[in-house]
Amino acid sequence: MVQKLTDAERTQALTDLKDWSLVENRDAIKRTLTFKDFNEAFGFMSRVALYADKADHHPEWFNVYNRVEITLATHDVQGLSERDVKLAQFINAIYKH
Ligand code: HBI
Repeated sequence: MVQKLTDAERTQALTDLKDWSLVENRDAIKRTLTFKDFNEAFGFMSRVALYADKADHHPEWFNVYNRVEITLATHDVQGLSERDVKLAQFINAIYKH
């Protein structure tokens, strides 16, 4: 059963994740990424999508041309869980810009 992050875990996660920030008035984290063009952005989204589906944990995201805005939260606990941290770590690892 997935558990919501404790306050200490949340603080630590945000410190470790760097480029992610808390969403205002919501227990969620967000990051905006930019790419050379749409092709690169969509290729990145495809990689994240495959990981997310395998992990059964999906992002909330918006894409326009070369920009991808991602918000992560765990719907099952209405807040942040370890699953969000893992997905954010994967996103940071493959986003080399
Ligand atoms: N993705 N972000 C997110 N949060 C969830 O709670 C979630 C999910 N993907 C699939 C999923 N839960 C399934 O376990 C069902 O609960 C829908």
